[in-house]
Amino acid sequence: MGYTLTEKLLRDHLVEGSYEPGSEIGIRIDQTLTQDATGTMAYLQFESMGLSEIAAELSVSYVDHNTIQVGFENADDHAYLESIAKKYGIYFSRPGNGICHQVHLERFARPGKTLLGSDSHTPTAGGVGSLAIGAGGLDVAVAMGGGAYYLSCPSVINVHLTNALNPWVTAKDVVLKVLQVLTTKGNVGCVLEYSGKGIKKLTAPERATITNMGAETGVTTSIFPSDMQTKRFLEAQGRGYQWLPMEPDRDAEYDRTIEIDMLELEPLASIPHSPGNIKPVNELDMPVDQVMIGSCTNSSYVEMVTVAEILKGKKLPAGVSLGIAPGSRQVLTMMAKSGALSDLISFGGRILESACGFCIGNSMSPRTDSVSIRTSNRNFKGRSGTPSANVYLTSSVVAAASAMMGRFTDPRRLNMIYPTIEMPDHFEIDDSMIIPPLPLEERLKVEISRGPNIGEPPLNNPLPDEVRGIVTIKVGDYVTTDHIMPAGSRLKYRSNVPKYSEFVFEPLDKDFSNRAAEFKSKGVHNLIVAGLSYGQGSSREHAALCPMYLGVKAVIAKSIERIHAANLVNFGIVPFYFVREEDYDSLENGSELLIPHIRDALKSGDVQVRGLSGGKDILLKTSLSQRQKDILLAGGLLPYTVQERKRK
Ligand code: MIC
Ligand code: SF4
Repeated sequence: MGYTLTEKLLRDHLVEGSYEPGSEIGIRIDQTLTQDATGTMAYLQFESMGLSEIAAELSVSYVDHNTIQVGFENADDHAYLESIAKKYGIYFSRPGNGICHQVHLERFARPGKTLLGSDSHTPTAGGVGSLAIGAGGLDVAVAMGGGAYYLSCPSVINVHLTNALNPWVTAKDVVLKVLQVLTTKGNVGCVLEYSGKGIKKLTAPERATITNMGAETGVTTSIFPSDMQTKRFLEAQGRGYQWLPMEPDRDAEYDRTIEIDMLELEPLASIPHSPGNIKPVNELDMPVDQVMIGSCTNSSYVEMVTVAEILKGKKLPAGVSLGIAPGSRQVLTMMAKSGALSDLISFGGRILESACGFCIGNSMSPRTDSVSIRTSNRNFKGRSGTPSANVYLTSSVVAAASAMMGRFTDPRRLNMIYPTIEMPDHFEIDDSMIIPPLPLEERLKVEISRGPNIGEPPLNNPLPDEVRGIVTIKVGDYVTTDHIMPAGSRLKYRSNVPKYSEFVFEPLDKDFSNRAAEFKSKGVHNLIVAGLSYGQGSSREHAALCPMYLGVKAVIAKSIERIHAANLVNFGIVPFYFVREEDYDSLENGSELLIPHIRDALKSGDVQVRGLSGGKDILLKTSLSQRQKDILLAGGLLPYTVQERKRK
């Protein structure tokens, strides 16, 4: 039996374990990326592990998330990140240069390489055949230092695309279709591998839209083969020499195949409040208050110029606001030179920085009870900064048509010829906003800049012998990391864990943090009880780190999403699962639980432990590798890594 592309790349990079789906494997990481909101903590952890050199082939530190907030905090973080990059030989993409995933695709992503990024949309680089995985910052810090990245060896799903897209139907609709089929849960431990004649017509930026938003299904990553489209893109970026052909073997066998006939697709939308709630656009008919075009999903040059062509010569209707955030400085410069920018300004578009901005809810929050159409990838309740807003996710052409008409509009009804814009043969290349690594002798002289916003990463104690605790919060299904650790206006506290911890679970329960801190001060352990698919969405390790700081010792859930489960282990919080789902119903806020001999249970491999709640037994299980058990016993990955380094 031949190999899938995923298997080929994983086998090429395997350093521990053997290729058996479901088992834990360790792989070598060639490239790493961080962004500022997760990066500051990742580099603080890198420093506290005592690592002195970057061992990955290439590491890039981007500043794109926290760029506009009031106060000194963002600027302190940027200065710290710039100095760390200089000290350790890391490329530094300055604020204003663009969103990490778009810039990485343009300037660094390479077929055949593994990429680990401290952001869940790192799979964007899968659009050019890179095996690109999102992870918590601590895992990325370890990989930067040359350590392996551990993951569950995936099963591979083939998404077979046939025919070609009709006018007004785009790559975004392909991935929304995939989300309709797979939904946002139950796909942990899978990789989506794209194939079929249909992919030949998709350019690398279109493929990147698809691999980007694949993250919303919960898969480990998504990947396209490296072919003539990949070559064309890399050549247009002046990197043709980095191209190599890569495809699965002809007789590769997949665990499952999803067939999508692109000719049958129509414009789709994710309706409130989950990317997996899909509806055809022509079934949506309502006035629109706000339209936001951009984010790492839909902000490439062709997307932006197509929007400008649609809106050229027209005016923004009253009552609607249009924001446009080009994905990178390259895109913005080319829009300026081509005249697309002035068409958008003349239409009434508000031109925003090339950064995450509105997508992460740190600006442009819509009005109360509004309808906001966005081209980004997540519409979790409240993520826009306005809890009562209804956010719909669509392609850029649906967004443009709706901005023009002031209501939800299927662009096929516009009576307009589809403006076909070709990907350019040469992109504008100017890397002057990326500071390359310094020569070694200059690095030694660099002083790290530590403003008052730069704290120490808190350390956990080894796992206690017994957990005697209280259910400090019980939550339902599909709780996202945006619910656990809100971003938006709170984002600027990312480097200050005691302060950021005041906002844990803020959207669900404003008092959680006070209660947890009080229990902790009395020596009572805090426990979180959750339903299905706990920890969806972002890779933010603060959703584990801050609960750990507040004394949370275990999460007991029906199921937990991949990156979040790994982050819990990394910070010494035990992820437990209910053996009998009905036990979830018997637990309440305030239920008392005793989990005895937890260390022995983990050590002996007999990981079934009992909790006692009001005299009733609760049966729990874990799903951990030996390495993860050792990490938990040590109190998390940071103490474990320091311990391992001393041992060697
Ligand atoms: C997101 O889109 O939710 C983020 C903000 O990019 C996060 C990272 C973070 O929380 O800093 C992600 O996707 O991992
Ligand atoms: Fe930034 Fe939004 Fe992309 Fe996250 S999803 S990296 S916040 S643009």
